[in-house]
Amino acid sequence: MARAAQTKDIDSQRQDYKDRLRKLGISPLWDQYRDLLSIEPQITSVPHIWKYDELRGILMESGDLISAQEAQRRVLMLENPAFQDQCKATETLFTGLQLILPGEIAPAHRHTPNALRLILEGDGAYTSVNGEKTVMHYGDYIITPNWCWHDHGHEGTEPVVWQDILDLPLLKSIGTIFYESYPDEQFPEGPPPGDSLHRYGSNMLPVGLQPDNLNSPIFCYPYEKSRETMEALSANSELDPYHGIKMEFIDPTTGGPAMSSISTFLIRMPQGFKTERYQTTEGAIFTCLEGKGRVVIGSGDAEQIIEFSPRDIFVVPCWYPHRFEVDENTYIFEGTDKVVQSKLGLWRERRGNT
Ligand code: GTQ
Ligand code: FE2
Repeated sequence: MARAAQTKDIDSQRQDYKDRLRKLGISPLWDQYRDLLSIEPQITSVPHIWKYDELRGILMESGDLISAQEAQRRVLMLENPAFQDQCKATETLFTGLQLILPGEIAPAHRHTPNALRLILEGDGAYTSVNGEKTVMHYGDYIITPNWCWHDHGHEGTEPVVWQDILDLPLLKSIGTIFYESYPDEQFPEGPPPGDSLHRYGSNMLPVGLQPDNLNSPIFCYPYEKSRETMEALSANSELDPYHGIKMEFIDPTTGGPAMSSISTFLIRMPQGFKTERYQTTEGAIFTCLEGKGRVVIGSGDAEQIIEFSPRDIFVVPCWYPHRFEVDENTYIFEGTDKVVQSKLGLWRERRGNT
């Protein structure tokens, strides 16, 4: 009896204490401690796939509703279902589909977020980075590093669609977003197309070059070249049981990741290949470029099976166990926040069930 009274007493004392704390804009750590310092990551984003076939028609409709000029960028954001209206696909990355029609120009600007493009449909559009044009082809990976002027244009005849990935959510969370419009529609023409690839991406570097240690000076990583490389390697490589063949896009001047805040990879898995269960802290956006298969995410009752085919985009959030199975020779592009986590000494992986 006395004990019950005492418990009630302490409960009401604690509540009273908390009410008074709240008025002072304070709260007790001990109420949150277990949630805050979870044993393993507690992640808000959820696994999700956007099927290109379901998006294509509605993306094309946007072409009749708004011009690239008026929109600045005619982009449909692929928002994680857990992050509605938050412009986020994962905790740190934004992704979207951008449409440009023949004759259009998406005007020049620059901003602190890093951006990459992965070309998914059509030919003849280009991105200009600091005045150097890069013509787009299927699967090409183009970077527009932080604070570089960039505009897009289209001199072909069919609609062109690409996927954008930006580190926007990361920058928003640390409050470092700046943006500037260029006074003219296009940045003045600079070096000829392909200049940076010749200069920095041909197994040679200019003597005396000082790397900037942030982003690669190569603006375009052509799919034709990366694919050919992986195809050749596949004839003569042991497959990583967790990844198949997985190569990282690098900055040739440093050997480090191509971008300072987004890690980028190309994965090749041969027909019939099944990977072992894998977990990593990087939040990942995958885009199937060729082939088809599925990714099995989560475990036990929470297991989800996501079927993918070319141009489909899917998210595997931080620390979700997952494994792949492919029915054909499959190529997948991947963008993640690994490089950010690595710089902070935070990146982890777990191979298998241990
Ligand atoms: O193409 O410059 O999806 O600035 C979001 C912001 C694309 C771009 C996006 C951008 C761009
Ligand atoms: Fe931009």
